[in-house]
Amino acid sequence: MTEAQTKTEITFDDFKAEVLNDYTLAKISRECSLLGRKEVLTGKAKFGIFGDGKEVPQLALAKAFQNGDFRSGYYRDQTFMMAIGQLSIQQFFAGLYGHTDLAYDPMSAGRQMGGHFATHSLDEKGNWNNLTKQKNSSADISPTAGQMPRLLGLAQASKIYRNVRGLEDFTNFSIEGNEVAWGTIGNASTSEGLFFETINAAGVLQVPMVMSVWDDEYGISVHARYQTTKESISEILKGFQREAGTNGYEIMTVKGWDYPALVATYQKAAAIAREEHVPVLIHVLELTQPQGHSTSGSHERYKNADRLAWEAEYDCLAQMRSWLLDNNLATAEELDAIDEQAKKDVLEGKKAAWNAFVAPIKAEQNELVSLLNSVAASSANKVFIEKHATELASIKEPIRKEIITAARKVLRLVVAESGKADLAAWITMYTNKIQPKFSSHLFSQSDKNVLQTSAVAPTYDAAAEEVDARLVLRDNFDAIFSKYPEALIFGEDSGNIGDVNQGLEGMQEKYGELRVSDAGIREATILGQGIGMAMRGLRPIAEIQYLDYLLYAIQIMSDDLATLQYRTHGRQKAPLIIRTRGHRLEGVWHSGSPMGMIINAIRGIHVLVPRNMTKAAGFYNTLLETDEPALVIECLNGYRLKEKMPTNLGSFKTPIGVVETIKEGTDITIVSYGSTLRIVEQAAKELLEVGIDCEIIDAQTLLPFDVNHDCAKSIAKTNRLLVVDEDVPGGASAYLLQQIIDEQKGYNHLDSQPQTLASKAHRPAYGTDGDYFSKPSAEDIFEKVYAIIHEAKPEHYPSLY
Ligand SMILES: Cc1ncc(C[n+]2csc(CCOP(=O)(O)OP(=O)(O)O)c2C)c(N)n1
Ligand SMILES: [Mg+2]
Repeated sequence: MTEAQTKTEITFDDFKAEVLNDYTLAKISRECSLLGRKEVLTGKAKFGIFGDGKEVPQLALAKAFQNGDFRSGYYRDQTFMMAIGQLSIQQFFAGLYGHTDLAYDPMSAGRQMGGHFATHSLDEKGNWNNLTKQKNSSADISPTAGQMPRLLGLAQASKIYRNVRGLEDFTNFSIEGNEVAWGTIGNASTSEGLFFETINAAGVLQVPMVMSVWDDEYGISVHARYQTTKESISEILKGFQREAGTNGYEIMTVKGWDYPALVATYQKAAAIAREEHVPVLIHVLELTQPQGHSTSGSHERYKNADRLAWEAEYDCLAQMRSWLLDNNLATAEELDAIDEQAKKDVLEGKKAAWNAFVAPIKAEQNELVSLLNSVAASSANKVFIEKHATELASIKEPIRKEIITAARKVLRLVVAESGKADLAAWITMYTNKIQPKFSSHLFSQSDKNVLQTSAVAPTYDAAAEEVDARLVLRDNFDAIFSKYPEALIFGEDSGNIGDVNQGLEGMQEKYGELRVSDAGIREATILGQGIGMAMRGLRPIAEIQYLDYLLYAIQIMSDDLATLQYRTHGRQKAPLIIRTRGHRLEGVWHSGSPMGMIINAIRGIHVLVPRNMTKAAGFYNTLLETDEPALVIECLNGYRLKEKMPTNLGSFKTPIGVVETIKEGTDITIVSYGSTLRIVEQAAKELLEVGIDCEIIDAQTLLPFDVNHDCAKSIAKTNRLLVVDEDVPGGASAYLLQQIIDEQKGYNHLDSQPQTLASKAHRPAYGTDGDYFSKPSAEDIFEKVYAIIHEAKPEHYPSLY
């Protein structure tokens, strides 16, 4: 500061203008927090969580943040978002109210509670914007530390763009890898495993990541002494400090109310990360929470008088004000005027947001009230309908639930009258208009979504010989890596040895360590790495070594990846491919097939269950032409089985959402997938020997499942259904049954009770006997089918037992 003050008059004026601008911004942000809390307490908004007490460090962060950079942070960062020009006062309140129009709430179109920030990486058609020309914020999620895994990938993308050749055309995403990924997290959330896992991985990978910890000593009511050893995250991370000749971090501490020190710290951190690709941790100390954690409680319950007095004194805005006065950068009158103006501006912005929020809903209310009155006029239930109309009309600030509820209640009163048609049509029209505001964009709505793809069959030389199936995968990956410079794969043992089953044998030698990489044993951040890189235009394939260990990553898949399109109303995407291998092999943790758990946790991600490696390779080829995330589960026991080597490697495509009938039959439809299919095929052969002809359908993809309803068509022919898999009873087999019976209306064609056959409820035991007595066997399938046919034709098929 002394330095700046000794420069020329003009420079001093510029400097003064900049700091006053910062102060103004911080003050506006604070007023938003104060008024936001009131809006919740008076019932206009449901819940509020604000950035008060954390304003000043965010100004410093914003100064160091450049176009192309990415933030991955949490709910305290409103000041930062305002400082980079991505959040106006009106938008702040639109988010608080839950305005369902993206034009008003660009963060999530009302889908997320306020305080969850995002910028638009995609245009309305789902095409990439030029991310190097804008300041980017990956969309926040609520689970504490859930922002960490993705941060790793956002940072790593810069490293890839800087060092991998062939990406010169990817100018929408990077300029020579100069972009920094900025993380923010609360002090208490550093207790989460995801935080430590990410910190370690970024130290190993040496990526341009600057991690800020906003430390206010609390996590809601729980003090740092219960959160962090030595009560200091920078203390305990000291071993990560880089030294001469080692990798590691630069670790910095700074007081959160010390504006000039913060500005200097952030400039220094940015330079290190940007130029050297070395991660930096900034522990921002002595922050406060003037209004407590959120609108759900008051901090007077858990902070003592001393702490509250200290917080009042060290409130970063109060300190910034003193600093401005002490350094003659402003007079008290000037600052008072700024304070006054900020109050006014925020009040006005809030009013504008509220009016914009209620105006369309009021119009809908008026429309329905007049319709109800006209329906009442000709109804025998006139009095009751008018009561509904009057009640609805009397609501000053209606919500849509109140409108549609009134309409649906009145519909029952006119069910047998002529007025019904108009009202029913209105309800349908209204639902069609409003429902997408809450339900659109679970999947991509662009022209690159998975349903736009079509099958391309593998082709073969006449003399094609059968080879170990893993070679089909390997040679197909080779074709993928040479076709797509932006494709890369990483996971435990994926690099040097070419994965545990050699499906990537020799690929690292050919494509380099950055594109075919070994990763630490850290499934959640392997996943996050993939999410972050996919958000920056790369096509990562994150490999999870065994399906049984996907559980470590499923939280981040469920909370982050699966919700990304939905929670941004289609303005961010991460077309990540997750490769893993599973189903039956040996033992409790190497033969799991928890497909029900998976498909229920990750709606928003496609789930593909190829029965062999050619099908799997075809899925990778298909997915690379789409813009959606998917999980591909290869059959763990299939790598050494024989398959023919296709000639059109890299271009044959397995369709998504389409089942395949692998054996035609007349007596019963058996639907299955993955490794179980081979056992179903065996059982079907044995059943044929006793005259029972099974039709076998390979589901191929569980999400989406059978969009053409081919299963129901098959049942129309066979009139019987058995679903077989090796999940627990009531797992994915129950889902398939629901899809076929309920969704596809298969019950219309059934002559026998539809049934499922799954594993035992316990984990599969070790060894061949363990497998036999845990998972469905050919004998189990034979007997299940036989019993169904016995019930129908007991005279031909006497009971076995
Ligand atoms: C996984 C998970 N557990 C619990 C919560 C509930 N929760 C929300 S914020 C919070 C405290 C976070 O404290 P800190 O990280 O210090 O951030 P601060 O709010 O103090 O800025 C908790 C427990 C959550 N959102 N996610
Ligand atoms: Mg805290």
